[in-house]
Amino acid sequence: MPSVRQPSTLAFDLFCRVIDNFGDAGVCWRLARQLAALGHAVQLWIDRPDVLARLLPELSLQADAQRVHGVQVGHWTAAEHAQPPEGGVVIEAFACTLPSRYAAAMAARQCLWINLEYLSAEPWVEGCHGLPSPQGSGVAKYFYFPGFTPATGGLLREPDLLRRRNQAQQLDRTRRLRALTGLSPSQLPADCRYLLLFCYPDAPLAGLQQALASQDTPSCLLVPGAPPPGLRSQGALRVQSIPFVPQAHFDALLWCCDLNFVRGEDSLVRALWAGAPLVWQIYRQEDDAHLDKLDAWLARARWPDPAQALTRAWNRQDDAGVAHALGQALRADPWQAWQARAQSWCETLGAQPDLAHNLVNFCQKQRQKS
Ligand code: TRH
Repeated sequence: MPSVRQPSTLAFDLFCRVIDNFGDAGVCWRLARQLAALGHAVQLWIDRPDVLARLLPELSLQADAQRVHGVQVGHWTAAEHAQPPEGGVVIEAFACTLPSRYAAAMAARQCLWINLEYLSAEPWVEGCHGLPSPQGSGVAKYFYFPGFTPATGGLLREPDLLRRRNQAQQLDRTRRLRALTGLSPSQLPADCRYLLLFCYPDAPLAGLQQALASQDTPSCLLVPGAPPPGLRSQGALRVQSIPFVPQAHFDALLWCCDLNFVRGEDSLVRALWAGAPLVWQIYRQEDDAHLDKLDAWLARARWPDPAQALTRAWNRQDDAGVAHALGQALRADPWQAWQARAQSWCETLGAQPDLAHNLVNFCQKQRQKS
């Protein structure tokens, strides 16, 4: 990633607790790496380096502290005895609660405290992004909301990402897939529709299988890791298990596919940058609160009707709904409309400043005020 030095550099300490799956580590690592690429000093404190190592195989699980791609990585427990950076920025990702001794030392060292929130497309996010959260200790703390509009903190995007995507897509797709997955040519047919399946265990896979098996066009469904039980090749559908790729290769995998099924937070954003149709499985919350968030996102996505119906059915574990809506969405007209909208939304979002630049500007402004 090219390093573009900003006018004044900052020291960031970024705290990450892994709740489950890969998203917490995935988002924090991406942000840490991008801040470092902008020329800032970055320390990532993480409680589950083993999860990060799945995404970043070059991370050593033997070393207590190490530098990877310009980021200093340390175990969360070591932060309990560390000093916050003098005049630096401390990022608490997803309300992970800082170690108490470390938090107590922040006021004397005049740190800026950023509460990095989860991504949401809900309109209220615009009103809350950047608001202060007064602390008894006197430390300046602010809410930072990623989002899809210029009034939010933006989305993570490397400066050269879309250019790299366009360049990669000039090359033959099956050759790219072979290089990424290590599969043989016979496992990667040339004349078929490629789909990526990255979903939660409760996804309505029977509906997906039914729709793809009965299509005229053959489909190859790439499944990182072991395919979920019950999902199998049938009719026009070939289910192809592939290795879980390092995060640095994940975009290239998305760029090979005509339709990406993604989940959580980070893979959603990466699929948006692929500029191709995607189906998002949102992370489930109690009381179905996630369904409101999904509606807010669909209102911004403005997918054609069958793709909207497909996304809703996918998130409601509705096999019959998925089978019907996917069949409809893959028909020539809705499919072309979906492709065009995915591309134009990617261009609109890509014209907005990215999260790392926005965050740096936000922190520099707060620093100038104090
Ligand atoms: O794994 P996720 O479901 O992660 C999360 C967590 O559940 C978290 O608690 C929740 O808060 C958050 O979602 C919203 O999905 P996500 O966010 O897409 O993260 C997956 C990461 O895995 C992402 O960085 C891409 C990466 N990945 C690879 O690097 N290689 C692969 O082969 C695949 C399939 C994914």
